[in-house]
Amino acid sequence: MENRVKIAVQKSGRLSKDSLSILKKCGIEFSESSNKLFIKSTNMSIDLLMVRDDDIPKLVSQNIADLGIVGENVVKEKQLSDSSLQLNTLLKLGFSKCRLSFAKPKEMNLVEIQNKKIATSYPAIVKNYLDKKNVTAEIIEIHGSVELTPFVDISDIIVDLVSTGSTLESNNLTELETVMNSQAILIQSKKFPSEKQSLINTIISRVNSVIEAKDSKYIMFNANTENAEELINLLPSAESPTVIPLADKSKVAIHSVCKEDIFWNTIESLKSRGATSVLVLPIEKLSN
Ligand code: PRT
Ligand code: ZN
Repeated sequence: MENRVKIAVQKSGRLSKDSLSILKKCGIEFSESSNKLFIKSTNMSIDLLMVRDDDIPKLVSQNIADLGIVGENVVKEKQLSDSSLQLNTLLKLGFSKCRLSFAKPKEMNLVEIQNKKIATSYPAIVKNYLDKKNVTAEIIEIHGSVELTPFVDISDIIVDLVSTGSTLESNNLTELETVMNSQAILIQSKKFPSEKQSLINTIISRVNSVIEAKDSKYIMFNANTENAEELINLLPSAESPTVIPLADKSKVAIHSVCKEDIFWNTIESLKSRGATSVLVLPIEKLSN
């Protein structure tokens, strides 16, 4: 029991589905249940702690969890307000992308932020940002309905998370400068029993492979030998392509892993320069 690796994951919210999905892709089997706070993996010595996202940095710092999946915004806020937190940021996971931005009522004529009242759920990040810019303002900490505060005389402007921008739009707010960009990250406790090291490393390496594979594609096509080099140069982030001679001596087959998605315009460029039988395949796992 002692040596089981514990991973803290958001119980329910914007991070939950993608967090569980990435762990499943790492080969960690478990049965999901919306009301469980503790999920034991059925095939590995791993337990999932299903908690509120705000609690994840502290649980990881205090070694109650060895790893955690949480937004960069939450980690930064907690680190800025508690310098004793003992955690390392390991990997960006590529989901729950958003930005923390200033916003003002559409009709407001905002000349400067100096001396304004700013409502936010991220007071430490906002203070840090203002301090760096030498701006003084009153920060009002509020959790929930931040968008309403300028219209009920609680604040002049706000700093809140934005993803599509439709919440700001529907609340008659205009987005201003971005304070930080954020996405889900994997965090690790700085201290954990050495017996767990090997399994923790395996999990980290598998998560890394899943992320790398997500945007990568395997491409195959045939081409005239003399065009091969020109065509290879069109491939985005190609990893040492393999060039295979074909029965027809004037032709080769080119196979390559591309560490980026391959869009239609790349396929069209390849074909316009003589590539035939272009095949693009998704990659499930990529381990270097
Ligand atoms: O209950 P618990 O405390 O675990 O969850 P929570 O309510 O605190 O967090 P949750 O589930 O809403 O968000 C978890 C994390 O998802 C955040 O900390 C961010 O890292 C990330 N994330 C990504 C977002 C958004 N996108 C997002 N759009 N978090 C919140 N929003 C909200 C934003 O606050 C605003 O109200 O969505 C609205 C804006 O969205 P758009 O698309 O209209 O711009
Ligand atoms: Zn939360």
